[in-house]
Amino acid sequence: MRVEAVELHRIAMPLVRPFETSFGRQLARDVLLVHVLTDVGDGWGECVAMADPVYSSEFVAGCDAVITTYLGPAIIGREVTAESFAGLTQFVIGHRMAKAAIETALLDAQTRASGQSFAQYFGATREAVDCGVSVGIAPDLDTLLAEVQLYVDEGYRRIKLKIKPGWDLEPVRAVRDLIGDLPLQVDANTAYTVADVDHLRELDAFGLLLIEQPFIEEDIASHVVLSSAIETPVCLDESIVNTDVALDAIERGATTIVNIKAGRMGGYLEAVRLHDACLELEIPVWCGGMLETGIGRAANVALAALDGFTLPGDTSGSSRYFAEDLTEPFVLDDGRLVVPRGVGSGVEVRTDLLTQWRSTPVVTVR
Ligand code: OSB
Ligand code: MG
Repeated sequence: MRVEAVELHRIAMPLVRPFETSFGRQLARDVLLVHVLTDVGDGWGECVAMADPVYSSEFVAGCDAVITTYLGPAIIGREVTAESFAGLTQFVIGHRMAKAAIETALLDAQTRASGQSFAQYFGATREAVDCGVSVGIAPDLDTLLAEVQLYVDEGYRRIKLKIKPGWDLEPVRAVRDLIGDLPLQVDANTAYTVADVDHLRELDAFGLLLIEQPFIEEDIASHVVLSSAIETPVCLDESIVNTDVALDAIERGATTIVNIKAGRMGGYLEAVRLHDACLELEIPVWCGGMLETGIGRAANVALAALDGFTLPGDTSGSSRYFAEDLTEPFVLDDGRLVVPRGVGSGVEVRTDLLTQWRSTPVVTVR
């Protein structure tokens, strides 16, 4: 297909409740959307970068700049496919979230034109996926337990607690007591150092599914140390920037379960590649989330429907994040979300809300 224009839409969406992690407190989602216009039709992709470079080095204004200056111009007026996009833009080092947003928009345009759904394109086998929910750091234990109870009542099949030094053993113990044997896992978002290994070993008492990313992105070695010191499986998130890094981390014993996030890895094509490699190695994977709107969520749910996604994902219902979603809402049914089957991502962008929530004028690269 020939790319005629790349539009960038930036909107502000208030979260239904603050989401606090070791890297800060989010009150709203600053969302960057990529809309590609091509000779076969249009497509949408959601950029998962946060407003600030606190989860990874990427951030919304940086993604906006790299798309406007480099990635957009590299594809305008050219014959491009979702499959050829990575090669055409490999001269830009990194910036995977920005690249993923464009690649997803291209894939949306291309699969809509060919009459395929994302689920079919990825090779998904399931019609619905098991859902977990990621619970932020709370001001106190009572607030935390009330939020967790809400999610248990809604039917979520797994709870994930954000932890950091000073907010770990106590909240985990309290939530374990509350939820009985419902699957539970924790995510540290790099808040610890290898000096905390003895402390983290105390988490073994709570029968957790896994501990996600205790140490910084670049530090595979400390995850190897932790992994051999505790019973709880160690699962990398931030560190997994592509399939090669993941396979290396698996081989070194740093991660025995993998969190797959397409945005973090440069796109869904690379995410499917990692899934396929993990399936072959019998390494369980699950689908991470980045507080996506319905646009990004649709693609995540399709990805999570692949065979190797054997653990519940951070694929929560729209209402866990937003009072109103940018697409038709994703609604939990018995702890699961139905995989969209329509062409492309299978969801439609509500342009009335896009206009209403716009935070900066549309930027068009052509
Ligand atoms: O580390 O998984 C993470 C949200 C933003 C950035 C990083 C992470 C998260 C979450 C929320 O845990 C997952 C979700 O519900 O989308
Ligand atoms: Mg994480």
